[in-house]
Amino acid sequence: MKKNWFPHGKWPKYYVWLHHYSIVSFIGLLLSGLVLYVPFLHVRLIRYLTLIHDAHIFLGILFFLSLFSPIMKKLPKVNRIRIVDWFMPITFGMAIVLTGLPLWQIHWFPAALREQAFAWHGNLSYLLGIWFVLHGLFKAFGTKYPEAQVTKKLDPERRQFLRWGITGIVGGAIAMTPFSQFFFSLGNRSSSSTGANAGVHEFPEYFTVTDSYPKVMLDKYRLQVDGLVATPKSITYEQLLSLPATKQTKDFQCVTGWSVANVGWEGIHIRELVPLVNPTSKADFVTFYSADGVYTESLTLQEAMEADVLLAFKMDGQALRVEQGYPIRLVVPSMYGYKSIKWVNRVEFASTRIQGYWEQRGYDSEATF
Ligand SMILES: Nc1nc2c(c(=O)[nH]1)N[C@H]1C(S)=C(S)[C@@H](COP(=O)(O)O)O[C@H]1N2
Ligand SMILES: [Mo]
Repeated sequence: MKKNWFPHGKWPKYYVWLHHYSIVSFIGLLLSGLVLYVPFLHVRLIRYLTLIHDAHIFLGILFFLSLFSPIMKKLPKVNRIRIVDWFMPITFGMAIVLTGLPLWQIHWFPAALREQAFAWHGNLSYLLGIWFVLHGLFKAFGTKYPEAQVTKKLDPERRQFLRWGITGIVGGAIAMTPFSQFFFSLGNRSSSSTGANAGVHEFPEYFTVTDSYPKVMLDKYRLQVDGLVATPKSITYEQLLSLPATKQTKDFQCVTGWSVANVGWEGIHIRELVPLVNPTSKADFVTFYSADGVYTESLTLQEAMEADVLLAFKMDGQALRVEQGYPIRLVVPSMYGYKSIKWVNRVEFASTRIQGYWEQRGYDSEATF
């Protein structure tokens, strides 16, 4: 017979309810979170992505409130509880909620903090997920926790719950500061500090919608500039680099939540192309094409002329890497990352807006955040 901590051999309703709720809500949060993050999943569910995003946040707020429930409730003194079973969901839960806040309210927080928040939101969720599975397995097989330090039972005290909650909040807050970056170099998410790529940002993902990264040969490369223009041009890489270049440091924000702070870009502004090809007065849009043969993007002429929109050939002082769009990628810092099309080989001045690759699949053409 399993030993029950309760004298009547029955869990009070409050525990049963809280336990069931926690299971359902945590599974819901984990699944919706995975759909939002994992490209394979969100590509397939893109039509429901807004709904899933809102559901994730709604469940997150409910979960946050539920974390207070053992603090609000005065538990009967006779109830003996296991430390881990309360500590894990409360402490990790608080830290996960806190690190989720900057991913939701992008404008309240600087990109450097959001970058850390994203990494920790994921890592802590995986950790809590692992505990969740172990906890379930222990329970399913009726195995008792080993009677070690961590499984010490204690009488529930509000003050103890409060301490765990605050530990989670403080831990989550510290994790998001540059301070923590100093101690943990979480899977190379931060800048590399040694070797040939010193000071070059690592992005969390290097997207491609084909099954590879196009390898463009510089001597064969041409940037086709055409459409509603008087003099279409085919520009070599060298010719492009002879145009006046612009340098800037900007944050990068992907629609799936990750961001990279202070990326250094060097590139050619679209306005430098104008005197070369002389667009007609009907050219209200600019369409961009990729050497991958599939990806496209579109900006209004006005957006394309913004001071920080560049055809970049360098990132953090080095030539672009193949995965990041070598030799030329567009950079649109004020819009979600999907506007920043890689391996650009054609710029077309146009009278209508085409739907870009992701926009045909459900993303907004107005990708401002
Ligand atoms: N050609 C091409 N450009 C692309 C993509 C792509 O899959 N193919 N992905 C876009 C998305 S969704 C983002 S967030 C950024 C990611 O840039 P990175 O691959 O340098 O991290 O590139 C954008 N440009
Ligand atoms: Mo993205």
